[in-house]
Amino acid sequence: MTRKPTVIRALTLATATVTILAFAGPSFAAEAGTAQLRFQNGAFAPAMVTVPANKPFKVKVTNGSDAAIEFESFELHRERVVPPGETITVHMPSLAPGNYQFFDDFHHEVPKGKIVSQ
Ligand SMILES: [Cu+2]
Repeated sequence: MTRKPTVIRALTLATATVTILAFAGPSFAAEAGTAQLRFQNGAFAPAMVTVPANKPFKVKVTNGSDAAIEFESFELHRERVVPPGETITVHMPSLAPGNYQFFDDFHHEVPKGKIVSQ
C-alpha cells in the first residue's frame, strides 16, 4: 500500500527533471535546478546562464583560480566569497523574466556575467 505514492513521486520528479533539462541550456543541465559557473583565467564560464523563470534555483560557483573571488549581484542581492579551489552553492528565489547581472567584486576587471531568466 505504501508503494503507489512512491512510484507517483518518482514519476513526478522524473517529469520535472526532464522539463528542466529540456528547457535550459547545457550549463543548467548537469544537475536539475542548478546552474554551474566556474571562475578561471580571469573570467566566469559560462558568462551567461539561462534558467526557467518563476522557479527557485541554485547556482554553484567554483573558483578554479588561486585567489579568492566574491560572487556578487546587486539585482539578486547576493554576495558570497569563494575561496580558491572551493565551490559554493547560492540559493536563488523565483525570478521574473529578465537579465540579472553578476560580477566578481574582488576583481572589477573581470567581465560581468548574467543570469537570463526566461
Ligand atoms: Cu561585495
